Amino acid sequence: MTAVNSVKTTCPYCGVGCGVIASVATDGSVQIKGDPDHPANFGRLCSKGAALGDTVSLEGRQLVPQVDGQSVNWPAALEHIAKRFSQIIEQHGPDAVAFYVSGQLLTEDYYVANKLMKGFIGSANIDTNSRLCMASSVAGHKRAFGSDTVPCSYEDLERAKLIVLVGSNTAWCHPVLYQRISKAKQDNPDLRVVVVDPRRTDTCELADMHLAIKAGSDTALFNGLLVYLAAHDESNDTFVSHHTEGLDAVLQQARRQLPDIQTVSRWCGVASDTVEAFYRWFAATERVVTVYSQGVNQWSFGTDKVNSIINCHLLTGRLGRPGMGPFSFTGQPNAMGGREVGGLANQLAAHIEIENAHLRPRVQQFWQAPRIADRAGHKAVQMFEAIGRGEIKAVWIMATNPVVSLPAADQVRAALRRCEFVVVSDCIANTDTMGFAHVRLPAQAWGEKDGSVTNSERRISRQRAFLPAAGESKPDWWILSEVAKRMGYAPQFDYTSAVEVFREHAALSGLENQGSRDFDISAWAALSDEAFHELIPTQWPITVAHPMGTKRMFTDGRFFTASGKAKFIAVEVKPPAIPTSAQFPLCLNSGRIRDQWHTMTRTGKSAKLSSHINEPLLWIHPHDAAQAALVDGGLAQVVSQWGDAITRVRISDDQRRGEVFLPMHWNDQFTQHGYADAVINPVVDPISGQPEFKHTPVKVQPFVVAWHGFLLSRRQLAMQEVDYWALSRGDGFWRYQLAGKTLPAQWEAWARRLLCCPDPGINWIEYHDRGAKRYRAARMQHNRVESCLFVAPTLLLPERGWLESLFVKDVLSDQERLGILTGKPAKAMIDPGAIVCACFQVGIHQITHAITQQGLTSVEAIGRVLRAGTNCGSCIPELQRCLTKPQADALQA
Ligand SMILES: Nc1nc2c(c(=O)[nH]1)N[C@H]1C(S)=C(S)[C@@H](COP(=O)(O)OP(=O)(O)OC[C@H]3O[C@@H](n4cnc5c(=O)[nH]c(N)nc54)[C@H](O)[C@@H]3O)O[C@H]1N2
Ligand SMILES: Nc1nc2c(c(=O)[nH]1)N[C@H]1C(S)=C(S)[C@@H](COP(=O)(O)OP(=O)(O)OC[C@H]3O[C@@H](n4cnc5c(=O)[nH]c(N)nc54)[C@H](O)[C@@H]3O)O[C@H]1N2
Ligand code: SF4
Ligand SMILES: [Mo]
Repeated sequence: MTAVNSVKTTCPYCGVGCGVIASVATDGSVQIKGDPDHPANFGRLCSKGAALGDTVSLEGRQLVPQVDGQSVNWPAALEHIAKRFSQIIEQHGPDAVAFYVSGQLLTEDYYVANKLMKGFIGSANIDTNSRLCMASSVAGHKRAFGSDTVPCSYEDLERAKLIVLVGSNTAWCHPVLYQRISKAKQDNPDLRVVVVDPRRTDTCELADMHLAIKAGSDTALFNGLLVYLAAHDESNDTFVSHHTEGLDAVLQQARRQLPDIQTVSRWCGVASDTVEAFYRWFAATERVVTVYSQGVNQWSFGTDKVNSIINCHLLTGRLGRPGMGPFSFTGQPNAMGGREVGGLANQLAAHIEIENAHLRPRVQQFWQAPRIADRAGHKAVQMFEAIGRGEIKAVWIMATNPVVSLPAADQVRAALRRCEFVVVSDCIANTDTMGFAHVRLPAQAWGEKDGSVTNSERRISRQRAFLPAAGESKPDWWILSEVAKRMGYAPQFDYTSAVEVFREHAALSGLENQGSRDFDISAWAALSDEAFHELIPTQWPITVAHPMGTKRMFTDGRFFTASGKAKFIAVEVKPPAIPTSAQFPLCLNSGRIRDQWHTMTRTGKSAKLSSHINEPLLWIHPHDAAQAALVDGGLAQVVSQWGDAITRVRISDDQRRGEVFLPMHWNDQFTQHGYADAVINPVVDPISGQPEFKHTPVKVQPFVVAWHGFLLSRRQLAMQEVDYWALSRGDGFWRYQLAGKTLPAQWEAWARRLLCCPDPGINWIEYHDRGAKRYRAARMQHNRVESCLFVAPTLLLPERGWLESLFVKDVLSDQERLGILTGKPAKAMIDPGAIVCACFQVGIHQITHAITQQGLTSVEAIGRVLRAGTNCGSCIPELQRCLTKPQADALQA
């Protein structure tokens, strides 16, 4: 197929911000390649980026605006929103309305949302899902540096001699940076990697040392490190005296709580020898980069964790130079952009604080705004609590799915149910949050919209359109501007393109700046439309003095505090806000899996990405599993004081005892009651407002069922008369994992209802062993399989790989037809088993078979024989595990 349109753009998933070249072929299919010229990835892509082409179809899209369930035209929808918002503001004041936005908006969208709320509505009730994500890093940076500045560049990963990955599952969540570190290690055998994570993750495949610390104990580890470094004379006295303040008090406090390594070892639950070895490496290596992500941020003392890390870099003067520094890996593609425009409830705009009485009126003037918010608004969790109390009466949710991703999500659902007016803008029609909307707005999706994003290393890249807009969908900045116009602010929201918004944003960043604020892209304030179109990825600040951007911050040891010096911050080691108890004895940790993105609205559309892990899994240590009478592959109910979830059990000694892990992704579209956030505690960090997603006291118990089963079907089906189901997409079919509490009295009637096949004349084959309580049925259509169902009283069900392969065939051979109900091909073949390599669909059985039969000893050898790992490389850590660990231990379901 010839490519007719080839465009350079940026991946819409994680904060690595990889450059992508997207080409649309004459048949409309989309090909995706890594952009070799983009400095974030130099051509690499991970499994999610590589599968972007699978996610751009129109299937499932919200295509028209809808008010109260009725499709309407844009003017009607916009008029309705403007009227309802204006009425509520008039009656109850500006704080009775709110926007809940997202790090997945483009900077231009975000800018307009923030301007409308803070300058025109006059409230700061705009907060973002970045509150759940980066807020503790933001707060930690501000406390230490006086500004929300990420000092490093990705290049520092290659130039470091020691990389400490703290609370970051880099292999799964920032896979291209994992690959860069992996390559750096090959090129530079002196480079050492330490992983600090309570779980043994795939990231540990790269680690020279894994500190499986007790959940939450990072502050003890890093305060202990501070004490050790000072005691071993590793402090950089010149740097400390010229460029920092507050060391003595901080050190004294750290010493009081952590006088020696034994105390650290007790807090962290790691042998003191190991702690000491880590401290020795850190002390001995000048070029250290300490990376941190959600294992640090998502705690009720996440901000303190961040500062305990930064303290160690300040003591040793290790920042602002190549190969060193504290480095927060951001989650979303535009988490940074949101911070730049001021999309958090406690910022104003362009890294200007809301409390800044001097600049506040200047921003108001710049915007020509009738008013301006002068105090912080509600942060995400509080915002939904205020909605629940009826204080906020109208909310507009954009590019986020809060009824799945906020803690105590059942309370969030109850709050939205009672909210007077809920507007949701999304590209997808049936998200869990859309179900609560009075007004549903179709947003343009990746590939259709145009604008800019900023990645973890402060690099601004362009997202460019290469597809026509789906249906009536519009860019978010346009939708917001049109509502603003109808609220009476036409002159100030008269934008006709993203670049106009961008220029204004760039100009605002330069407002009375002159180096007083870190965020400054004023060199781009007068960018022409063409120059914006051609923009090459550049790291801010971008000023007249530094038009090509800035690789590294704080190179001159000057910080953005009043004194110009960085601050040591005293950090007390604390237990979690709500400790485990006899009733809820386990600590629930939650996070991500390799091939799904958040609430699965996009990655769930890809069969490839749904093959690695296709059900919500509860990772649990064998000892805890035995205590709770859970079996591997069985079902469990996870219960906290806030709610419960049902999941599949994965017994694994990668978990610490007493700690379990649940992915955050599943929701009502993909499972029956498997969403983690129903269980998660809503406690937040008092400084940053970030929820404690990594610690909820829970108990686990078997979810007792009479039968297990699975169903493969070409059509999506309504699940009825089953007590557990999880849905995932296959190649040409849907896969349902099933279980039920009671055996059906009438098997055939039940199965026909489930498969939507009431007509007895339809081509139906079945097998029923009443004694063994096994039931199997298949519905055929013109000699191809339409659906098949397997039920058994135990977990012993046929392998699915061969059965799944029948769905790509239009005609089955007699032998295949015969094999269907046995679940096995007539000729012996290896069932692939659960998929490890998403790109080439290579399964765990094929890999272990090839390793044992052919004596393979390296990832490269596996690649030569099976191709696994030779495209995006996301599965390489898991292939490494297959080589070092027996199959039973491999990660697969
Ligand atoms: N595949 C995939 N990639 C993604 C995303 C996705 O949805 N899917 N989302 C993106 C987003 S928005 C984000 S924010 C990032 C998140 O990226 P990460 O932060 O790397 O991901 P998580 O899985 O949330 O958590 C990381 C690790 O923190 C560990 N952890 C938990 N508690 C503690 C603790 O007390 N101390 C330490 N040291 N570690 C702890 C967990 O065991 C987990 O392995 O990923 C981004 N990338
Ligand atoms: N238990 C637990 N919960 C967590 C976390 C955790 O570690 N554990 N992590 C938290 C973190 S770090 C994050 S970032 C959040 C993420 O949580 P969410 O933001 O709720 O997750 P997404 O699925 O990314 O939601 C984005 C929505 O925006 C839509 N969308 C995509 N592009 C556009 C667009 O251009 N315009 C519009 N209007 N809509 C668009 C998508 O279809 C989707 O519905 O989850 C948080 N929740
Ligand atoms: S690492 Fe993967 S998900 Fe993240 S930006 Fe790059 S290709 Fe996209
Ligand atoms: Mo995130």
